[in-house]
Amino acid sequence: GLRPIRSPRGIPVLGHTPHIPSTNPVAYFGELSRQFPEGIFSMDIAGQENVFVYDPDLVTEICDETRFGKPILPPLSHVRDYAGAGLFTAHDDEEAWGMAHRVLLPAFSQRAMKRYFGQMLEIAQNLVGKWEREQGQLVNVTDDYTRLTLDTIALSGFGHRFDSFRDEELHPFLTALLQALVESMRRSQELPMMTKLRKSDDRTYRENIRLMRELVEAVIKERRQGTSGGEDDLLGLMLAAVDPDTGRPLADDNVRDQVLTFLIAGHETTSGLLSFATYSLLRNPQVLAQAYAEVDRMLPGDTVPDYDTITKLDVIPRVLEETLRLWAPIPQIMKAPLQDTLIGGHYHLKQGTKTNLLMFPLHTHPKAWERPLEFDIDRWLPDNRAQHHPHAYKPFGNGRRACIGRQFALTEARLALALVLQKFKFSDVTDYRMDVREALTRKPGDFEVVVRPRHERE
Ligand code: MNH
Repeated sequence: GLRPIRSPRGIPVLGHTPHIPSTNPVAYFGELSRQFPEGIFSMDIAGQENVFVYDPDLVTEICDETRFGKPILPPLSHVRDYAGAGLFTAHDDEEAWGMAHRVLLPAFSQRAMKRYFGQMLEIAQNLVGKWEREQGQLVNVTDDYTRLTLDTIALSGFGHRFDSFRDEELHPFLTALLQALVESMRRSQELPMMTKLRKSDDRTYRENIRLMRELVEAVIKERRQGTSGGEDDLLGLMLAAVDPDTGRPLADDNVRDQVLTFLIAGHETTSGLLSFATYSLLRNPQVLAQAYAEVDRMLPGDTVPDYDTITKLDVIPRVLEETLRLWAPIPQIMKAPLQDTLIGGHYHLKQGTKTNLLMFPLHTHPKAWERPLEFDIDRWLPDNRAQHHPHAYKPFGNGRRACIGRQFALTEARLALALVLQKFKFSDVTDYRMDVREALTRKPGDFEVVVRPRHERE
């Protein structure tokens, strides 16, 4: 028979909204999940029912694309204020999604990664250069990985150089983006009436959006005037390609939205992944030793990595997979039933109900994972991987709306980690305690370590 979806205790009229912390709300949902071992609970947030799901078998049903779609509701509907109808924030049935998806998919295949490798390497070497200059000093690991990933997507995707490693301060684009992301999240946790009252925040929000769009328009103009990059990068493809289904090219304002989307989606998450991976290596010295042994074998001395070597790594990719299990940079994704439906045979969901998949509770669910909190890269050995529950690991989302940039992110992260481990040792002199900061994605806050070269230069 039917079973109610249980909820934490709320407040009449206001529901659960007042309980939700303004910082790290998803971590709070994760804590709540422990009170609901059935793997599902619901809350009333800003006047709307939100269901949270993390039982692997319930998630299996949510991932059935004949029954569930990706709705563009808060916070994504707010991100749409700047990412427009870019891939990430487009509606499932929006024509612009299908067109851009068909045009861009070939640029993200495993084979296509070889094309971006030269640019990825150049930027990774900039990171190494900075850390060599700053040896013996504390470096902010997350900020430097953010420089790396922003510069990498901008150069390999659009032929644009941010040159982030030259500056002390992070690029103004990043400040504008971070503030806009925080504001989008905030808007999704309050009643629209409250947003209207925050007039000066709204002004700042619109200024930040203007700054980001101006930068993107300058990047596109550079290309149109022929002063940047080649034809076979993402921007070249978007400006030239004709969608095979509609016979039309992407609209100009859609190209703008896609470039901004890729600048955002293409760097936030990968920088978080690299930061959490570095943290996990420092906390697990026996895994760090395996990773060092791998780079010393595959990239002895100062060998410059090439694409083929990066595809043959084994330990580093498993470090990244295990990091994505315990520290998924996107901590939740939203789906919604296309029709009224039952999941698990007895939980009723009305059409359109916000159904959030919580990554950490799923990725550590005892039904699917042994010793769930242990950082164990051997879970990802082929024989063990074959035993995994098929829907208990979703760091890149699900189905046709899953991450298009997965291979790009993994190639970039494998290369960066390999190069960093080839060159450096780390000392955790501040005895860092993980301090997660959530915006749309999550990253460690104020993560600083001392870097030193592993080999003295002759
Ligand atoms: Mn990525 C969608 C995670 C790197 C571009 N990405 C998603 C989704 C997840 C995700 C989860 C699904 C979101 C949702 O269902 O609402 N992405 C990641 C992670 C990394 C990552 C964990 C790095 C690690 N993503 C990248 C990179 C790029 C990129 C790098 C671009 C170069 N991602 C996208 C785009 C989408 C997306 C674009 C939207 C795809 C679509 O809906 O068509």
